Amino acid sequence: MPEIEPKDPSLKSLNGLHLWHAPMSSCSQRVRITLAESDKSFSSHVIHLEKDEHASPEYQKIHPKGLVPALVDDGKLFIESIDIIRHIAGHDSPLSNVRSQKLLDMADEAQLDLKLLTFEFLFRGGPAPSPEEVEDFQKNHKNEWLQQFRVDFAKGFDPERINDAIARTDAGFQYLDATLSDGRAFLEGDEFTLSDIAWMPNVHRFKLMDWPFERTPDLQKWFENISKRESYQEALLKWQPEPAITSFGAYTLKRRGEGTDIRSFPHFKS
Ligand SMILES: N[C@@H](CCC(=O)N[C@@H](CS)C(=O)NCC(=O)O)C(=O)O
Repeated sequence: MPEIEPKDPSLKSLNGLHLWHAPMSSCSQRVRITLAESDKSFSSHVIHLEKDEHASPEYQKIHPKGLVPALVDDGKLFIESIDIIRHIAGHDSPLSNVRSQKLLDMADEAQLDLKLLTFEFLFRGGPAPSPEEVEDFQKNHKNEWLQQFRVDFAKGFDPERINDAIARTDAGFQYLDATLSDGRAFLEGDEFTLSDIAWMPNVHRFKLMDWPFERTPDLQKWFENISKRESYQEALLKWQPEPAITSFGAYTLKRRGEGTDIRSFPHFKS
């Protein structure tokens, strides 16, 4: 569903590219990277997820599920990061030279596991929301799935749910590693495409969690190469608040010390 009808009619009168995004959201990162790689400028509307700005009535009029990112291009509204990056790249750009939709679909499907594991292995180290913040979110955010996710997170995720997410994530990374094992530089072959862009934020995110990328050496090499690109620096690294990265690092070390880190889960023991 690439383009949707905006609930907020004022979006239709916007000119140029407008992006509603969050600094560290992986779905926003892939959109910003595509914009940087396409050399397109955009009006930036930052939504601070940690302040629950996506629960405001105004934002939920822009994105019907209250998620980031959302893009308006000359009055046309797009949600879903994979649809957005396809739209930005258009048909004529070499970025669009993807052989099939498979790697893009896989990146899309990987999102829920990435989210669960991010909350467990990075966000759990941060301060818990106050009872008022919890109540406000449940009252204001209309996305029932997201409401339930917050409840599950506060209660503590079932270890089996975490392990299943780890297993699916590992299967995805193994697939990418096998794809790259013929020596190609990029996921689709010799050219850098949207498939690379779609997966860059995921590998970046799991590195923050100290994911065992030594299991997938070709993927590791791909990432080392790809992370030298200016778009990675400009559209991803520069948007990361340093204090968050420092506290993620400290929390990851703490979990490792306690033997409860991502590597300690049964999936990696079998
Ligand atoms: N399939 C959607 C997923 C969008 C999504 O889940 N966005 C996340 C950030 S990457 C979000 O808005 N999360 C809000 C929250 O967790 O409260 C896409 O690719 O755009």
